[in-house]
Amino acid sequence: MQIKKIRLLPVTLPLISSFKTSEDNLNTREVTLVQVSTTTGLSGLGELEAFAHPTYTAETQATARQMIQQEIVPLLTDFQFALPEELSQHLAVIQGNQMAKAAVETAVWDLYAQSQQKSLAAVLAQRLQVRPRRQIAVGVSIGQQPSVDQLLQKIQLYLNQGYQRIKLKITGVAEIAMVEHVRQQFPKLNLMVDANSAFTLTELPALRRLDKLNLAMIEQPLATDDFVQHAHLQKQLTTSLCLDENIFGLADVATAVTLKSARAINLKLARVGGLTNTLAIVQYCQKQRIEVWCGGMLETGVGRAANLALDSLPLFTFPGDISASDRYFSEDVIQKPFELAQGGRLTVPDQAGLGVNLTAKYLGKMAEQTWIGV
Ligand code: OSB
Ligand code: MG
Repeated sequence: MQIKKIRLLPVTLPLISSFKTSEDNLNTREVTLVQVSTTTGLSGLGELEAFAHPTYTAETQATARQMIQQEIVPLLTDFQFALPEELSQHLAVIQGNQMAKAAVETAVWDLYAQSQQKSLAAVLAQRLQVRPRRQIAVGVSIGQQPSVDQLLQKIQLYLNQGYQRIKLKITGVAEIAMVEHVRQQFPKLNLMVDANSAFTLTELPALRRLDKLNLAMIEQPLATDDFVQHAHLQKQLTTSLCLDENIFGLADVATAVTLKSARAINLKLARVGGLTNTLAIVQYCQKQRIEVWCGGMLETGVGRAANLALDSLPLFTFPGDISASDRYFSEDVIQKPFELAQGGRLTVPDQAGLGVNLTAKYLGKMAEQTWIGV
């Protein structure tokens, strides 16, 4: 096949409740929906997951859209390929810019799975020679709350809905007492924290307090580009560390494993440049017996469908950061928003490709965008 044209639809969705981390405070989620069309007449969807500002990773919506238009599109001229993996390899000549590459690559996985008349979940499972699961238990990542009471209420609400694991965002030492309080109130909860790089090693005493709370893991306590200090920290704590912001590809995971910087990886297909790289990381983690689980980036239904396909691989046993659509948005871009089923489970789409369709409103908006010819 050959990619013939691409169009980009920037979308801003209001968040039901603001999402505050040590890096950002989001009231809306801006993404870009990417539609890729091939010479065979197939078309696929991807989602550009960069944030509006370079607080979580260096890419932004604006830089990544420009990267697609000015660097990725020209690379696709006359590029013939049969498998999405070949496209991934082809795009690897572009340094970094993982989310821009992932958006286009995901759309190609979508249309490739459609061409096989299989769900994306089935295609990914086939790559690893396993069977995809149809329903998967998921968790919630809760942004920083104005008070401990509001936090406790939120946790109770999500537990009542059935969510299987809670992640608390912490923005520094001040919130450790709050985590202690939560643990007291919910002694058996599958609980973890994500510091989004808010700590330094000088705050070891505070991190030792977290270590006493029987947390499933501590995500990204230290600086985004640091593996050595994470290794020092991991040596001094019983709780597993998990890396998120450090990981842009397989080499970073290998660095973390070799230096013993962490015992778990939060895997986000957008952050590592797409599903091909994701599968390589999954296989590596399996071989190294390091925990790998599916993270999230407040995706709309399109990105969420890709995450669910990935998370359907049986190796993902830890409940991911993939909540139901109504935990984020009152109006999603897809026709059938993802709903939580019994036991805090989401159902993996089983239609061909990503298995989601844009609503009439977003189909209309997409149709108004001009195609960029390849
Ligand atoms: O650090 O995992 C993170 C959202 C945006 C940016 C970074 C992170 C997150 C989350 C949200 O934790 C997870 C979700 O999508 O529900
Ligand atoms: Mg994180």
